[in-house]
Amino acid sequence: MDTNKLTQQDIIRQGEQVYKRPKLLLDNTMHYCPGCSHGVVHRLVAEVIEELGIQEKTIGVCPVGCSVFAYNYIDIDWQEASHGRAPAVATGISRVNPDKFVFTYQGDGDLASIGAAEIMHACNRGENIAVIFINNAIYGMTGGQMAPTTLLGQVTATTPKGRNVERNGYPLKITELIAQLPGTSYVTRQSVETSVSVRKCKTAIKKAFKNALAKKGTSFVEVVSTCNSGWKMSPVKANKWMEENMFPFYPVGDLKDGDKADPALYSKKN
Ligand SMILES: Cc1ncc(C[n+]2csc(CCOP(=O)(O)OP(=O)(O)O)c2C)c(N)n1
Ligand SMILES: [Mg+2]
Repeated sequence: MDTNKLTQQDIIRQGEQVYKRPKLLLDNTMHYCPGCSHGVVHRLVAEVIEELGIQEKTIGVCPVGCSVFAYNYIDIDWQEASHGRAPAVATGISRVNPDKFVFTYQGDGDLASIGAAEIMHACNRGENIAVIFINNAIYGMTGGQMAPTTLLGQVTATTPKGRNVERNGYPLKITELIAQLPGTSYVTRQSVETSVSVRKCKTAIKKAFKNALAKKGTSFVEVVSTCNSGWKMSPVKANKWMEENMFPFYPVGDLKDGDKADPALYSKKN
């Protein structure tokens, strides 16, 4: 069977349908590099929205970064935000439209650098939104410069000899910080490099979206990702590099799964 000819169709095996393109994933050719994690996560977001039946009430907030054209790929309402400002834009949209479900989709340069204040305050306020955070340890779109999440020793366009702590400071585990904030209820770190991790990531995205729909405060899904072009590696080598270097520093798993903090714990003592 020539599976290349079936990319836009369902793949049927032994009469059982095992693969179907989500209707919400539009039939536009993605601009992502081969091997990029963004396309996989887009698909999962489309699948989850479709399965939850929330296409009409969902508003995504697009970032500046490689996923700037997300609105071309998933058939929901979108609002573009300037670099780093997605959580502030999402706050406004969700407060004005409490019946809508709002999520942001952000890269690590977007979320952990220029937008660090926005994400921390949105999560601290417990905005009823979900956040998808693609951590590829680099500024992918602009040519592979160092991001706050770049590992020590990692070679980037602006750290040609590797990130050095004296010159460049420490890598920022922003997801660990976010898990400390009282307004978050679910904070998790996932990946999409194997079929098992893709399934787990989808479960996490679904839970985050359900939490936001249930007004449980902010839910946050980091996806440890590759940028094989920026890292200057083949897709296969990039996955291996991620497993060997990123996972020990950014371990995959839930950091928090519960409820927003009890306000009584944050009130003045009478
Ligand atoms: C206010 C502002 N500052 C800087 C830029 C340039 N810029 C565009 S994308 C980007 C970084 C994107 O990196 P990231 O958020 O990690 O997304 P990725 O491309 O890696 O998915 C930067 C710095 C900009 N567009 N606007
Ligand atoms: Mg990035």
